Amino acid sequence: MAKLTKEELIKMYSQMVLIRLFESKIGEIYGKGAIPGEMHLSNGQEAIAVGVCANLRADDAISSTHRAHGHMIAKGVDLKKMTAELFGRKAGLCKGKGGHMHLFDPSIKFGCGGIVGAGLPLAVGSGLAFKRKGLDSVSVVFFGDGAANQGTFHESLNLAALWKLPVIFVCEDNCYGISVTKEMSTAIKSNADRAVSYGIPGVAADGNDVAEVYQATKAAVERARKGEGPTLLEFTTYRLMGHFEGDPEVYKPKEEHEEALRNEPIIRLEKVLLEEYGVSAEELVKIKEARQAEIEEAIKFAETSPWPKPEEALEDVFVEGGVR
Ligand SMILES: Cc1ncc(C[n+]2csc(CCOP(=O)(O)OP(=O)(O)O)c2C)c(N)n1
Repeated sequence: MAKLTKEELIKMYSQMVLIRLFESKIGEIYGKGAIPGEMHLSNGQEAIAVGVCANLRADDAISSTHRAHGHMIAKGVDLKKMTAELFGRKAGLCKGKGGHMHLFDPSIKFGCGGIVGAGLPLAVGSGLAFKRKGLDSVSVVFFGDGAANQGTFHESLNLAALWKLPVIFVCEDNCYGISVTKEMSTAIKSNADRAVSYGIPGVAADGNDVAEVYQATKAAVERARKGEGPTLLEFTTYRLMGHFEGDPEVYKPKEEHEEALRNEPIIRLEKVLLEEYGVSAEELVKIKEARQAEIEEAIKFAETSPWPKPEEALEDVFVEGGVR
């Protein structure tokens, strides 16, 4: 398989850093009570979002979960509008009515939601639409190892396989569904093995290695664009944060968490860039500083944006005149 170029890897690093720094900052602000609702962060899972989305075009669709910030950033969202949505402000993607778990942006063909497993059939719907319109766009769905035990997972894989739809099923195995380990909830070791039940390829790869994620997804996307049908990808990773912000995480063994910190994707990629691609430490610092400045700007935009008015609460709930 072709090795990624230095430019490609630096671009991926920069996006992973943006996601990590953004979520860390959001976690900090959330802790002070400035962001309403719940908060689920994806620290540690950045390589999956970035490695998958590096294969996508603007016309490809994404259906995501309650832990969606990374996916949305990697798909190219306007960070200011996304941040304003998290803060519940009128300038947000959904005029402040969706919040962190309900981020929608038709301009980048992205949607997510808090119902575990609900994104899978939606992605099949997008895939069906692309196929019927004769387009070579693909539909990607991110879901957790917990969601892989929902009925929607099996129903979606079955239909997508039967109709040879251009859907890439991306299971992010971060070892836990809230406090329940994968071993406690899942009868088999790798969800990728479930693909055989539907006669489609199932690929398990290291979700903390952005190049591996990229290459596995590349093959799946190529197959989907050629009309050869769906692929199930399972990327193993680790959720470095709690399930939600405020989670005491009493269920995580200390040694397991420490090991995960040593194996986390950004540190691993830094090592590759420094040792194998001749990138300097100063260059990496500059990338981090530039990304941090973008984040500060987005947060300032959100904090200074007006709140929606109470009388606007019922606006945009129904589409007037039917669905177009
Ligand atoms: C249908 C449904 N059941 C239960 C919940 C409560 N819930 C929210 S997140 C979650 C765990 C999801 O685990 P996983 O799919 O592995 O994703 P992760 O949180 O690890 O990213 C559960 C059970 C829900 N939101 N929706």
